Amino acid sequence: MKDLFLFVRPPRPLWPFNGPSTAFWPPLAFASLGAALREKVRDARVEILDAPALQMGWRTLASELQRRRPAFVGIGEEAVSAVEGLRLAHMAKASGATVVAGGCFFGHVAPEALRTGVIDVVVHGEGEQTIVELVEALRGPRRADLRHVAGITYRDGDGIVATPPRPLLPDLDRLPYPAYDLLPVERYGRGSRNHPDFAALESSRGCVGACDFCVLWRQMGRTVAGRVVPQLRTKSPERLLDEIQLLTRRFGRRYIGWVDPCFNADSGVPGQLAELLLQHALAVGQSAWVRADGVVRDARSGALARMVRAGLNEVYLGVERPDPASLRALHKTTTLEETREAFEILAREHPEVFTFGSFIYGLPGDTAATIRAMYRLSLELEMDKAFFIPLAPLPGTPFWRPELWDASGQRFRGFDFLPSATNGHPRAPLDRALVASFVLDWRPVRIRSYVRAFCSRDARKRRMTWRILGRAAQLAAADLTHALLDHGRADGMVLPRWYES
Ligand code: B12
Repeated sequence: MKDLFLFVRPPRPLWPFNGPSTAFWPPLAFASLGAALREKVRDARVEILDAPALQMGWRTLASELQRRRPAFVGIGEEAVSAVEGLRLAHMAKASGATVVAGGCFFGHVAPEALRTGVIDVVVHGEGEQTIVELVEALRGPRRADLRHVAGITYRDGDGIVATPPRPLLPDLDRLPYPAYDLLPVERYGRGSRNHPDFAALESSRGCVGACDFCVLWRQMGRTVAGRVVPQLRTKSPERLLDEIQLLTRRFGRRYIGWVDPCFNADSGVPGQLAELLLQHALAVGQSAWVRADGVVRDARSGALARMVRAGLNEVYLGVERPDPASLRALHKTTTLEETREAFEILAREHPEVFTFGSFIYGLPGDTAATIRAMYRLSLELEMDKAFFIPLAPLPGTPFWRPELWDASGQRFRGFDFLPSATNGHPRAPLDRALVASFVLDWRPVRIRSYVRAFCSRDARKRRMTWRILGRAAQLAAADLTHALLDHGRADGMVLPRWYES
C-alpha cells in the first residue's frame, strides 16, 4: 500500500472575536503542500484532517489516526496552539508515524521542538519544494539523503542537523492550485452572515516591510549572507482570477479572505485583479490586511474604487503606535499621516467598507499613559473598530528568548493576542488602563462613531458593529471580574464543547 501523508490540524480553542462559523479558515498551507506532493511525488497519497472544521475532538482524532495509519504526519501551528501541536505530535509518534512540523512557529524553534523527541523534521519557511524533496528522501533507502534537502532541521542520532536555507520559489504562478478537494470546503463560513461560505486565498507572499514584531516577512523572506531580508512576490492577476473562478464555481465559495501579510503591498496586482473580476462580472466579498500608504496610493489611481466595486468590504490596517518615535523604533514603514489619510479616504469615499485598526502595546517603556494615548488615537482616526494587541515575544522575532521555551506548549497559550494579563503580570497595569479606557472614555468622537456605524446604510456594517462591540464588552467584563476578584488570568481563548470528544 502507498504511504499516506496526513496533514492534521488538531482540535483547538476559538479566538473570541470570531464566531464559531468563521473561527476556522481552510488550512491553506496544508492544501498547498498537499497539492505539491500530489503533483510531484510518484504514488503520493495525501489527506488533510481539519479537526476544528469538522468539530472533531481529541478522542475521535486518536481513533482516526489508528484507522488511517499514516506513515507521515504534518503539523504546523500558531504559537497559541503549540499545546495542541505537541499533543498531536506525541500521539502521531506513538502510532509509529514520522512527524514533520513547519510553519511560522515550529520553524523558529526547531532545535527545541526536535529535542521533545516527538518531531522528526522541521521545515523552515516556504514549504512546497522542501516537502517534496523531504518525502522523497524519507522514502529512500538512505537517511543520509536528508542532508541534501535544503531548508530543514532534523534529528540525527543525538545530534541536530540544519541544512542550508531554501531559496524562494521564483514564480508563484507555478504553484499547483491548492488541493481544496482534500478539505471539507462546505464547512467554512457555513451559516455566517458576514463572511458566508468563505475561502482563504493568497495573492502574494512576503512583505515590503520588516516590522520587528512580525513573523510574516521572515517566514517568506530571502536569505542574504545569513540574514533574512523582506521579499515580496505576487501571483499574476490572471492566475488569481482563475483561482477565484474555481472557488466560486466549483466550490460554491462566496467570500474571499485574503491571507496575504499585506494585500496591497504591490502597486499593480490588486487593482488589475479587481478590473478582471469586474470584466467577468465576478464581484465577490473580500477582506484583507492592507498598508495605509497603499490605500492612499490606490485611492489616487482609482484602483481602490475598483477593488471596492469588485467586493473588498473589510480592511485591516496596522496603526500600531500613537507616536512617530516608537513607530520608527519598530521599523514600521508607514507613517501616522498616511494612516490618518487612509482611514479618512475609506470613511469618506467607501463608507460601506468595514475598517479595523490594530495597535500593539506592551513594548519596553509603555505606561498607562501610552495606552490612553493609543485609545484616544483609535477614536480620532475614523476607523470602525480598533484591536489592541499585546506584544507577544514570538519565536523568530527579536523579542523571543530561548528560556521562554516550554515543551508542554502551555506557556504559548498566552501568545493569544488578547489583552487579558494575569494580576501581578508586568503588563497588568497596561491591560487595566485599556479596559478603563474602553469602559470610561466616552468622548463625543466615540459616540459619533457609534452613531455613524449603527446608522450606516450598509446592513453588513451595522451587524458587524453590534457583534464586535458585544464581544469586546464581554471580554472587558471578564477581565474586570477577574481583576476585581483577583482570580488570575481570564481565559481569552474559548474552548469549544467538542474539544475532548
Ligand atoms: C487565516 C489566519 C487566521 C484565521 C484562521 C485561523 C485558524 N486557526 O483557522 C483567523 C483570522 C481566525 C486567525 C486567528 C488567529 N491567528 Co491567525 N492567521 C491567519 C493567516 C492570515 C493566514 C494563514 C495562511 O493560510 N497562510 C498561507 C499559507 C500558505 O502560508 P503559511 O501558513 O506560512 O504556510 C507556508 C509555510 O509557512 C510552510 N508551512 C506552514 N505550515 C506547515 C506545515 C508543514 C508540515 C510544513 C512542511 C510546512 C508548513 O509551508 C507553507 C507553504 O509554503 C496568518 C498570516 C499568514 N499570512 O500566514 C495568521 C497567523 C498564522 N495568525 C496568527 C495569530 C497570532 C492568530 C491568533 C492567535 C490571533 C489573531 N487573531 O491574529 C488567532 C488564533 C486562532 C486559533 N484559534 O488558532 C499569527 C501567528 C503568529 C505565531 N507565530 O504564532 C499569524 C502568522 C499572523 C500574525 N499576526 O503574525 N488567524
